[in-house]
Amino acid sequence: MNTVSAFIAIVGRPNVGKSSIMNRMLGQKVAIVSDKPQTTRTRIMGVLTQGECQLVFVDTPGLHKPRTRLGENMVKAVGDSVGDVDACALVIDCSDMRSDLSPSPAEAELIERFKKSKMPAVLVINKVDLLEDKSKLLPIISAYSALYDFAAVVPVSAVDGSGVNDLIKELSSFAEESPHYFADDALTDQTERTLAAEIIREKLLRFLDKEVPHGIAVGIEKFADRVTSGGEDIIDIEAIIYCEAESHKGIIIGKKGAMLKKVSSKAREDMEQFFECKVNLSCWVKVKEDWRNRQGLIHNFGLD
Ligand SMILES: Nc1nc2c(ncn2[C@@H]2O[C@H](COP(=O)(O)OP(=O)(O)OP(=O)(O)O)[C@@H](O)[C@H]2O)c(=O)[nH]1
Ligand SMILES: [Mg+2]
Repeated sequence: MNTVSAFIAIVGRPNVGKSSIMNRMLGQKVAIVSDKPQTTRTRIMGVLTQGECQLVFVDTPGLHKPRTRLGENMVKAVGDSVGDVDACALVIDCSDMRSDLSPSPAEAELIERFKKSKMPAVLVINKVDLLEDKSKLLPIISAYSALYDFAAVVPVSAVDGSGVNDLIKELSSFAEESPHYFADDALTDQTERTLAAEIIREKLLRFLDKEVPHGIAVGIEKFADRVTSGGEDIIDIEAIIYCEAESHKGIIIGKKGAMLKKVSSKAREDMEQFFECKVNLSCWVKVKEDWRNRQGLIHNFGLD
């Protein structure tokens, strides 16, 4: 059998739904999602193998103006990804457009990059479920089509799944004859430890506000499988939640530990679903002042 494959970067400004779209295309959640911008911090690969065709999606951090060293690394990850792939999916949010339908600075920058490298690209108009009047898509399509010769324009909703099969079909057209880079049953390049840390971070992003969740990193100290005396598989996971200030630590732990308990219990539920076995999770909170500007710590957290 002749196999074909393509690497496709999913790019765009923060919070437009890049990770949600990748998860939808995979039919499995591998990248965390939240309603706060800058959820994704590193490039995360998601692998979709259908017959002879393997698509490797590269989910990227939202392109933004960095204010910390971590932010600079995130922006660099976007540039590196665009330089490394066969095609790009530029995701825009039709529920959050500028009134004159002009691109945001991040979108304009990405389109400039496409032009420079003649990058084949698809425009993905996400969140169409939020658009009551679908005819509002037409001016968006014409405004963005004037900016770049997109190979296709695909309106989708990562929430209800509409248009997602069309998007997979369009992206498959970029696949060229080559061996598959991942095993055909692979789903992501993330390790189980990273997935566990990300699940905890997702809950913190969901339950906490303002700067606190953005200043959090999660380290997994222990990840060990064992079989209980009753013959049940169980994973023991110990995690440390690092935050930037004592005051943040108090917020994360919450009154009588209520917040930490809620985060741990929701994270454990997700882990049990993902790892398909029982999970025993313990979380601690520690302060690492200004870690987002300290390259050594950023490196230790695997964020560079
Ligand atoms: N209504 C609606 N909401 C969506 C859709 N896709 C994503 N969202 C929501 O938009 C928010 C951002 O989604 P993410 O997938 O985390 O966005 P992202 O582009 O990966 O964000 P960053 O990683 O921060 O750059 C979340 O609250 C999602 O639930 C959609 O099609 N419709
Ligand atoms: Mg994301």
